[in-house]
Amino acid sequence: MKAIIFITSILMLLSFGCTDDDDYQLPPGNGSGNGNGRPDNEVGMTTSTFQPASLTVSTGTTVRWINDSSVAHTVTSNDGLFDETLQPGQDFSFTFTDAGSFNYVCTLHSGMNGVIIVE
Ligand SMILES: [Cu+2]
Repeated sequence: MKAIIFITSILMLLSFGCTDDDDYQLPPGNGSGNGNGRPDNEVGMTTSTFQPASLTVSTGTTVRWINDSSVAHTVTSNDGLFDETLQPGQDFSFTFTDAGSFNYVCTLHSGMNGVIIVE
């Protein structure tokens, strides 16, 4: 009987562990922060959009773009500040030292654009 309770406890612990992992992979989108459960300074990518497309950070923040999609993208500043090509799984970081609104695009996908608002 003790063995059965013990095994049941282990199974419950394992299933709770899986549930936690699922929650981490798919956090609820509640519209707060930058969405998607990402760090506040991180921009991800789908196959055709930046996520989030608009990110607001404070001066001095290092923003990290991570291509967590299945296709290549570029992160190309409209102001000539940066121009990086990211294969799936690659990332790129840039530190914004001045306040302002910094637009960027992916040159591979028309309409795929974003903005970093530095306050
Ligand atoms: Cu792209």
